[in-house]
Amino acid sequence: MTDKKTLSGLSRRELMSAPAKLALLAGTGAALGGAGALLQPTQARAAEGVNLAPGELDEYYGFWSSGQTGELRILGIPSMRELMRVPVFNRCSATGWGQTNESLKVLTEGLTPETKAYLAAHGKVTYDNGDLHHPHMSFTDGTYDGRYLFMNDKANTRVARVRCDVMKCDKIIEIPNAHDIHGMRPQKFPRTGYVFANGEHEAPLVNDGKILDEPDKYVNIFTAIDGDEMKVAWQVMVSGNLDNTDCDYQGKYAFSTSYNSEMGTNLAEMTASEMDHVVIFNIAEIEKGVAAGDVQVLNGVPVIDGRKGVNKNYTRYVPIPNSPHGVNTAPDKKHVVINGKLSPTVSVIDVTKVDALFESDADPRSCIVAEPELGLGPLHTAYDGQGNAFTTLFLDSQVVKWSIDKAIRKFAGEDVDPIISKVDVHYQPGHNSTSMGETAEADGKWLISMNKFSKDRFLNVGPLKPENEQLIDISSDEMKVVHDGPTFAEPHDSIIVHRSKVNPRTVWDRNDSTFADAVAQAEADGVDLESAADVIRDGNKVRVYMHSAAPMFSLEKFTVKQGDEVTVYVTNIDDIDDLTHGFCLSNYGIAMEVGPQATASVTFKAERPGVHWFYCQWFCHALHMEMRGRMLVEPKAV
Ligand code: K7E
Ligand code: CUA
Repeated sequence: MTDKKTLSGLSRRELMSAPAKLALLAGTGAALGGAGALLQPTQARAAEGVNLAPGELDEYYGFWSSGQTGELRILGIPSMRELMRVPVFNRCSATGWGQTNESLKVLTEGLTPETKAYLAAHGKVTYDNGDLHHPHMSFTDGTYDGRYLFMNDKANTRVARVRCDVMKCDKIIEIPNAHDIHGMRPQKFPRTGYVFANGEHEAPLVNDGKILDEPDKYVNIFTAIDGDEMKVAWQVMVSGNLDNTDCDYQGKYAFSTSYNSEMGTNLAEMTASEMDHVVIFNIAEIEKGVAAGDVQVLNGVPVIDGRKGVNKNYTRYVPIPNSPHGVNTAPDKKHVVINGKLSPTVSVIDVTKVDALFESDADPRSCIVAEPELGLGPLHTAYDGQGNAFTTLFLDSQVVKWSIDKAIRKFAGEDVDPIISKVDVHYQPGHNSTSMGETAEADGKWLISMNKFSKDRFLNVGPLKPENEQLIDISSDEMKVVHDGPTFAEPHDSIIVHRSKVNPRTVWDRNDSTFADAVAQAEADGVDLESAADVIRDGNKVRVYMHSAAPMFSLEKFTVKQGDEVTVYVTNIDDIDDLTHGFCLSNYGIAMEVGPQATASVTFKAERPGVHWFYCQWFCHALHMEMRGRMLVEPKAV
């Protein structure tokens, strides 16, 4: 075992030293933070291999995007077992996401009036699709704090938040003025704080059709969202499009790549120049400008002009070769790597040299301290916390391990080779991520290479094939691929979070805000949700309240009239770990999950007369099949 730094900053050897061992024996391991857990036999074995015995728990949570599937996935690392799917921008047949009143509130309340009107014209209240690229956890003081996960929707210009205490999405907002949110990162310091979000595609700032085929009048928009309120704080108009983004560990700057500084609209135009750029945003100066009113307010959002050459306090444009893609800040809190994509190089920015760009008219490239040539198609970079970087090479189908320090020395003229080793991956990697690698607590154990193609790696399942995510052991200089993980469309990105950072509940709190509306309605109706077996008629609205306790609903039948608008509230009063019930109403297209101690509700029109069974669709008991009841719908008088 190499002498690696653990999460507490102590090396494994230091932890094994007498005082540390004594502390653990005395039961004070918790005082060492997450590192205490690292010494348990389960963990020690996990570090040796990926094959956990049945019942063994993983050391890390993996939070995975799912691209055009639109959900968040949770994996166990290193086993690569899929643990959960969290519906976000998609619809979910199992949980009722997109059907329940609680989920519809999340899916609709953050949409702009224009979008609501567009959807209404199609008989919809929200989008059915999404394209979730980048999941990232909230930070406090440079590391994950286990509060939230944030993620973007490239397809419909939204940003969502998932609460880590229940692993459910609680907020989705549409970003006005911007087009197609792509790169997205939470502020690392002092805390999140802001969530930075790139609009990828440029368009007229007021996109009402008055300007159409005049690309020189298009702009692009960088957005800072208040991650606590989930409201747009401010936006910056920029030149060129925006691809990926990251920020520093000082809370001063954010960095966004632009693969189309040309502002071209076709492939030839977009790839014409040798140099594109990274835009550096000066957060304090932008905040000052916003406070001073140097903005136009559009759709309720202050928009500041940070286009090239307009106001040098707000932004700086650093030339980078050629169509750069990923931006990744190193755990050394000093270096930011810009991945060249069409250029075989990555460019290393030293954040301590960025101040000078804003203070004087220094050459914008003076903040670049290395530009090593790594191979073909560098897209994203991850870190081990020991000065090494791991960059995916899309065209070479490889991951390259290289030394940041040697790259800097080489750039300064020394004759050193920054490349340490390369490993083949299968095939065409996009993002990669390392254990805790995007935090100051990078621990250098595992690397995931997220490969766009699997080709021949698995049994053929037809023309549409899974993608392939490979787990790589990076505990020594020679990287070892130890696991292939086939996966459905399309996990772009992932983060690997030590399990000590995340501590979800096992049952819901009855005071949870998720079902506050249901609680308020029940109160108004004089109903106690936990003992409810009530049908309240309110004109042609009917509210049906029942509770569930395995293996029974509190109502074995209820009667409504054809045409009534019916809302069914189900409260699961079971208070037991893993005892979820469901409510499925046959031939009404309705199904929802009701977790232990949760209330869920769904509203529909009772347009089908007759007898309709409802049943529990979440296996809960030996008598689960018997957990059912009838809705009797009296036909309209003819
Ligand atoms: Cu490289 Cu959308 Cu993060 Cu995919 S982006 S690879
Ligand atoms: Cu309750 Cu199945």
